[in-house]
Amino acid sequence: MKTLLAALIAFTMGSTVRTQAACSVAGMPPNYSFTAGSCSTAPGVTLYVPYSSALVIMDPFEVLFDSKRYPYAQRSDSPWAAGIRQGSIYVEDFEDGLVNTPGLAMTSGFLLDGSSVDEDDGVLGNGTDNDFGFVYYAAGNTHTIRAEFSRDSKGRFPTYAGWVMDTLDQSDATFAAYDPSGNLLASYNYILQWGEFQFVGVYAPQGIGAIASDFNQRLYVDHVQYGYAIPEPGTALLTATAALAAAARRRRTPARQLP
Ligand SMILES: [Ca+2]
Ligand SMILES: [Ca+2]
Ligand SMILES: [Ca+2]
Repeated sequence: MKTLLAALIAFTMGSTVRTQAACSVAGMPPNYSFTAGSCSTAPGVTLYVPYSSALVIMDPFEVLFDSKRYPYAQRSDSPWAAGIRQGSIYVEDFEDGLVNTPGLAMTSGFLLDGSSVDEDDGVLGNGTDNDFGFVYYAAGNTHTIRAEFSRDSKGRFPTYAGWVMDTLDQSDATFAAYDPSGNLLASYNYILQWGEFQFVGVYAPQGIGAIASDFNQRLYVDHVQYGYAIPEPGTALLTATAALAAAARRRRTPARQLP
């Protein structure tokens, strides 16, 4: 039965399976392993994408795709939030009107005092139209926003790099990452919808020299995030498990009788 089901799934997914095979995607919750849009990654490189679809099997004769997208309203919505908290991932939110986090240069697009990530005005949930703050913006004949990274004091390029994107319209958007020599590490093409920021990023152990987005309408970029490490979720889980086990041991140990 399992074999029959697997064959049915393979038949239903068809060529899309081959697209996914060329693309390594992470950062999504369990059971969301399939990305909407098209993508490619170099060996060892992982994309973090804002859309994904899960394969939902209702019964052997009904197989559906459930699409979902991941809005970004604050730093804690980042798949790299643990790295941001511990300081190993930088965030440039442009709110001081400057591009001044270490090793970052914005080389295409321009600063705009406009519609920012929700948390940047200090009020969560007040809607896109009321979210004031600085973003990076491009439109008209300049349809690219690009960030370039330089080596840190230890000679390293970042291994994580990404940002959040929003548009005023619906836009064909491309996110791409390049190594320090300009070779393509990863690309992701999708339809960017108006109305909320979404995160797109890449992990590349060989180092990232630049990220860039092309699109055919107006584009906002905010919260440029890059760095060298995020804490392993497994480490935190193991620590918690060890603490629980120690607590259980303490409970099992009878209190020492006083003489
Ligand atoms: Ca901002
Ligand atoms: Ca700044
Ligand atoms: Ca807000």
